[in-house]
Amino acid sequence: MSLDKIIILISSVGLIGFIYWFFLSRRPDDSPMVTTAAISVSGGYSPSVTKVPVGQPVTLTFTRTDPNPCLEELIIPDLKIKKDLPLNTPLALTLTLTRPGVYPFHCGMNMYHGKIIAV
Ligand SMILES: [Cu+2]
Repeated sequence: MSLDKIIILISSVGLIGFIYWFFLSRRPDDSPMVTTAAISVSGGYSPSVTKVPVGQPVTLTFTRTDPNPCLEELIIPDLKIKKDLPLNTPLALTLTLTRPGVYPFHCGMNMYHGKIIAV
């Protein structure tokens, strides 16, 4: 095997290793369980994952500071929630999730995503 092939082989193995590490080392489920969360809406949702207990009222407060009209609408399809997020005006949503699971939410154009994990 020539030297350049060995270099390509080593760098491919390294790249694959890096890809595995990059994706598998991210554990969004490690987030702490909360009953209130402040989610800032600016170029996405931060935090993008909120873990909440099942069967307890939880309050998520969304505050949009990004003038991008794309983020104006907040949609949680599984809960049939569709809300407007006026700029710089916190919107508090109080929910009681009765079933464990992942409840994704997204902006009006389905470009930015977040999720609520009920456990
Ligand atoms: Cu959007």
